[in-house]
Amino acid sequence: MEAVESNPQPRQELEYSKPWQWEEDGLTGTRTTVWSAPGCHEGCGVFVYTDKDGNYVKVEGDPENPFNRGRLCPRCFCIDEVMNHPDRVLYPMKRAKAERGNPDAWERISWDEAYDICYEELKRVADTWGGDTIHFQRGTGRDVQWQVGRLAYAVGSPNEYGCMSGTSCYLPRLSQMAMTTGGQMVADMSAFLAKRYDDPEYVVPNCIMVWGCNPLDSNPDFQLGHWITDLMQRGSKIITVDPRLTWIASRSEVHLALRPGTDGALAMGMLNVIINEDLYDHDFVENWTYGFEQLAERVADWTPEHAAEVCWLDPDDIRRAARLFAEKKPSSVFWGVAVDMQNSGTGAAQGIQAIFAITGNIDIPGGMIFTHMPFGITQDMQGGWGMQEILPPEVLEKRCGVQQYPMYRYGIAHASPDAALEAAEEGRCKAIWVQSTNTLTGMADEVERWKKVFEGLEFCCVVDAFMTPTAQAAADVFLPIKCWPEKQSIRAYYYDVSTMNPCVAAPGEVKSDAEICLTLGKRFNPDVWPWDTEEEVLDEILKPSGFTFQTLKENGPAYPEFTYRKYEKGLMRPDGAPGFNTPTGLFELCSTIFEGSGLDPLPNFKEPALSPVSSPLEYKEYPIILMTGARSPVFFHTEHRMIDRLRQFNSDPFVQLSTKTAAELGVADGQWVWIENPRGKCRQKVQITDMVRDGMALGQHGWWYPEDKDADLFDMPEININFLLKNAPSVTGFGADIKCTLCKIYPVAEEEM
Ligand SMILES: Nc1nc2c(c(=O)[nH]1)N[C@H]1C(S)=C(S)[C@@H](COP(=O)(O)OP(=O)(O)OC[C@H]3O[C@@H](n4cnc5c(=O)[nH]c(N)nc54)[C@H](O)[C@@H]3O)O[C@H]1N2
Ligand SMILES: Nc1nc2c(c(=O)[nH]1)N[C@H]1C(S)=C(S)[C@@H](COP(=O)(O)OP(=O)(O)OC[C@H]3O[C@@H](n4cnc5c(=O)[nH]c(N)nc54)[C@H](O)[C@@H]3O)O[C@H]1N2
Ligand SMILES: [Mo]
Repeated sequence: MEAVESNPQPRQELEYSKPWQWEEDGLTGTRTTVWSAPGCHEGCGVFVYTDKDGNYVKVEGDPENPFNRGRLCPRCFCIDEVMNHPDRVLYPMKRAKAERGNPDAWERISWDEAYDICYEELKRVADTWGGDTIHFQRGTGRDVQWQVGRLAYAVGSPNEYGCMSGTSCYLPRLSQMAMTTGGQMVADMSAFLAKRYDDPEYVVPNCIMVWGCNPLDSNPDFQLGHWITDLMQRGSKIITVDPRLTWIASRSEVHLALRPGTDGALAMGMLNVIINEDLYDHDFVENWTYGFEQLAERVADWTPEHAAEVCWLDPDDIRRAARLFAEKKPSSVFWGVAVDMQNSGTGAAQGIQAIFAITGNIDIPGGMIFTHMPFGITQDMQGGWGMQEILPPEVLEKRCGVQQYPMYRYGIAHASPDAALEAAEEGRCKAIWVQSTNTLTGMADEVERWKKVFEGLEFCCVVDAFMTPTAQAAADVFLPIKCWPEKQSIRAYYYDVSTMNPCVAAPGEVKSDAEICLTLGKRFNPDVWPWDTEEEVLDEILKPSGFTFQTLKENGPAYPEFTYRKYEKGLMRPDGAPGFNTPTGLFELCSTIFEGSGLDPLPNFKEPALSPVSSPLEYKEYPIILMTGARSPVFFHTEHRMIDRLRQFNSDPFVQLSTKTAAELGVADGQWVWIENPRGKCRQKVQITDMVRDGMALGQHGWWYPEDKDADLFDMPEININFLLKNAPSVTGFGADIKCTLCKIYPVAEEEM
């Protein structure tokens, strides 16, 4: 293909053999990118084939796309069942406030009326109570992040967030990295290089430590799990830190099946070995880090024996893992959400980061890479586009949580969901805009508290493709959206930027999230949304790359030139000096920002609030350690339950128990059981598997039965594991005990079935 002349930015050479659209065997093929709806974090390259009437025929992975290289997951192959599902909402709807919860009270309306109601209700609330009393809730990593944020700012609200306690998805790790290093790092799986493993600059890692992550099922945060197997085939050895024997754990050199919620202790145990056995990189530590002595002092007591006792591990396994990781460069950490989902999520993340830092694996090929948005694009999936410029300082100060949790001020545009819940309960939330989240089913930890908040609202609008328990419980207006093959958008993250190209005719009157936010945002504040069309907004976002939507569509996914060892080259700091963008200019092993905020500056560990150690009395009554919410390859959180081709693989919520524990409890495989603790209960079906250790359990999250239309909120209140959780973030405001609590398990009685 011809190079696009309008693009002045240096980028990697990349040729695609097909144009963005072509004819083949009587079908039209379109090269496009997968994002949402329905949910996904990725951005896989695909070919969508349509017939002459614009009907969907099939999808295939694009073998030339460097990111997924032709591979796709089962959810992508079922996109037709999502788009054509009889339950999909195709028209805007409204309902009288008194009819909330009544599934039969919805009435179809026009988009004009829908926009009028939303505008008038939100305007009234903003004028009466203040813009900050309108909360904007959005889901994880969907194609709405910048849209919802910017809509919130146009309405005058700084309160945009995902609803889970401690923002326990990636943000504990991201905020910690931002404060101690001035950036964020991911494992180098070669994805920055368009030629991937074949690029001569790339080095295959000696060791990849998979920590609190089940990547083959979850492909988290723009990293694909099968990259690990690609690298295993090229020689990488694996360490897995996971209480369960996952597929990847079973293929690992060392499997550290730690007690849930003790990751901070394990990290310090490994640091102790690396420092005491002199396995660290003296050059990097001496020249580029700050606070090594304090770190060494902090971990001095964390001998492998001490860590093993806390984590229920063998001290020799901790030694073996530390040595394997440190003995040879490069090594990397492929970490997951379990690190975040504990009270000491920030402290654990800091400890794990210190492991890959002091072993000298920073920004080297095959190590841990400092990422940035491609071509300097700033309107990314993390949202926050323009918040500081749009909202006046006094409104910014009304962002829930910034007073209690200073870490929320640094590089994060979201409000604290825990502070938001408190504010709501004190009457300081009058309306909630829900776009791309199913709050009550998936994100909310204390479901009852949030449900009460929703029920007391003056106004609630839900923007989704399907009727959800959250919309059923609380929405006054429902706005239906386009799925990814039906809309135009852009996808930018870490490695590349690409377009999503509409190729399937959208049914009914569904609209894209961008169009909805643009239309409404413009009505509230045309200075914030000065563009007239969706494409103009996309062009604006792409501006720093030199592409327009059209030229990028024709070009295909574009990779900026990539540089390793950016800190040596003065590419990390605004002043262009070598080093890191931190107060000391160094990679901070001991954080000056934490210290200045009155927080522990070093890696640390705190027992989960309910654990055999911190609450021995409760442990007697609730003798099983409960993890909640491992990813199912066929669902994205609360989604896809209505897709039969996927549901057949996971028809009911299950709780995993070992053979021995199930026998001790007298429960059989497939039997309905109650899972209960002092916070609440739910029921799920037993799945007996020796993936889990004796005395532990894992219950699935995000469950409802979309087919049970007459049941109370689609049975969600019966089967949602989050009834056993609590809104209780750590002192930093990040991280909460979502994967580490206690419970008891007993059969559901015959008469309760
Ligand atoms: N117990 C427990 N709970 C957990 C977790 C756990 O591990 N354990 N994991 C937590 C984590 S990490 C996360 S990130 C959250 C996820 O929680 P959420 O991000 O809230 O995900 P869902 O619950 O699937 O809700 C997404 C909703 O948005 C709709 N949707 C999907 N794509 C789009 C789109 O592009 N536009 C619009 N308008 N709507 C869209 C879907 O139909 C669905 O109804 O769940 C959390 N909940
Ligand atoms: N198919 C699919 N893919 C998804 C999602 C989805 O819902 N479906 N959700 C997306 C989202 S938003 C996210 S955040 C990512 C998350 O993706 P992952 O990080 O892989 O998250 P999980 O599968 O919840 O948990 C990973 C592992 O943590 C282990 N674990 C539980 N407790 C602990 C603990 O205390 N310590 C340690 N070290 N491990 C523990 C569990 O046994 C599990 O195997 O996946 C994303 N990808
Ligand atoms: Mo997440």
